[in-house]
Amino acid sequence: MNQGRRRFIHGLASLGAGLFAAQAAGSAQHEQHMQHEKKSVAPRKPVASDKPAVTFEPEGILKPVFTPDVTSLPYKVDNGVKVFKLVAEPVKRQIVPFKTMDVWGYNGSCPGPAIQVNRGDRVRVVFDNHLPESTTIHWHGLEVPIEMDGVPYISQPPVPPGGRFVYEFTLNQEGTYFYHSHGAMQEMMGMIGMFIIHPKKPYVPRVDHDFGIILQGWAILPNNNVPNTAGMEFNWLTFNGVSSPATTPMLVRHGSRVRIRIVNMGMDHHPIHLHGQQFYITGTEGGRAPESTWYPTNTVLVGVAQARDVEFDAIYPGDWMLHCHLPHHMMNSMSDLLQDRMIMTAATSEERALSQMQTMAETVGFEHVHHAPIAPKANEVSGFPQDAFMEMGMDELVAKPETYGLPPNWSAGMMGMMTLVRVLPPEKYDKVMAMKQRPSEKKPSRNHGHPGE
Ligand SMILES: [Cu+2]
Repeated sequence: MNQGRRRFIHGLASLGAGLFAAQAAGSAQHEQHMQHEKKSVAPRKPVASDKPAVTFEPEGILKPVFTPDVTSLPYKVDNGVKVFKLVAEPVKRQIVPFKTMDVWGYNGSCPGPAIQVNRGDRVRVVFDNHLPESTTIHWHGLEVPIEMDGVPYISQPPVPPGGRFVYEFTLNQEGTYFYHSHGAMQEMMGMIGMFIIHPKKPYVPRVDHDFGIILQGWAILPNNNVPNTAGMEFNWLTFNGVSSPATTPMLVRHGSRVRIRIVNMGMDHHPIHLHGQQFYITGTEGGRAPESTWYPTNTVLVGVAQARDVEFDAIYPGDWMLHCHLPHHMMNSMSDLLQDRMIMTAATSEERALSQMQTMAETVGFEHVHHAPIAPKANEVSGFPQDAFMEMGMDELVAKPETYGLPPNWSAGMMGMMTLVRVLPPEKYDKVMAMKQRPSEKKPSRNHGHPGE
């Protein structure tokens, strides 16, 4: 439900009070029977992840999964065991240029960094809790000993603030899995990350590109940054912790084979739709699906706690949308732009509404706001406006190498759970990949034209 968006149009923007300030006061440390040493309680200062860290390329993996806007977790090898350090902590996450969330995550990232390993690996995760309350990590779908299952009291004592727990297990599976806190509210605060187990030999047909996306929904009132984890009215929907148009497009070389792994860790199910081609569902949260079960489709319903791998041959060049098809998940809550002001009722005076929108856009540094043409007497038509005035072009604000060469005002209609799969001719693909290596070219300047010009 995107009430914020509707309020924006109908002039009902209200200053709702944050129900859950989530300022857990005084983390009373009860005596815990921990297996491992306690450290002093860490400061609770959020870690800024407004600028996602440089993506870590996992070593020793045949074809690492690229997770846009989220990095992968490095490891060290100790006596044949891959050792990861995972820290639960508060995180500041900018989801679009005009909205930053105070959420919880791992290693300064929300969602947490992807863990990528190979089948057969022995893995040790040294887990530190820098949250103001106890937590554990559950390894979703992994066949691990009960002591490693990460369910408080059932399989282990809760890890207190400042505490440490060492998880260790051998992986005899392969596929798209994930880790998350086993507290329901902490899950809704963002405490999840991908756990990808690569096969020893690549699957046939081999893919050239492998991407991973985590789906999350957030209920955040205007003028608030902390999600209401008890709320059911999700007004912010993210791919890997960002909403469109801030999502980083996925670059694909024309003619290559692509896999996209999608994990849902929210309160809603999401029908994820790809434009312009058919794909096959080649895996679930239970691992690789036998080829006899594959069938062509272009929308995959990713239910809560599920993972779906889809594959396709990128034979059609173009900038193809990949998005959740629930209408309210294709929007951003623009009432945040209102701050403490009321908005005109657009239906009675679209010119005033538009000028207000431009004023708001200026406050967050949009270049300017275009709108698609409307009829001369639009107000005489019942129901007007619908999508008119909804467009919020901000190409310059979200420019990065991956957006190079997109048409002017491309960002105007991109909102919510949405990104682009850019199937690029080889020359253009190579050019953009080279730009990614050269930070000086990160913000290509170009003329900002008007639609229809
Ligand atoms: Cu959705």
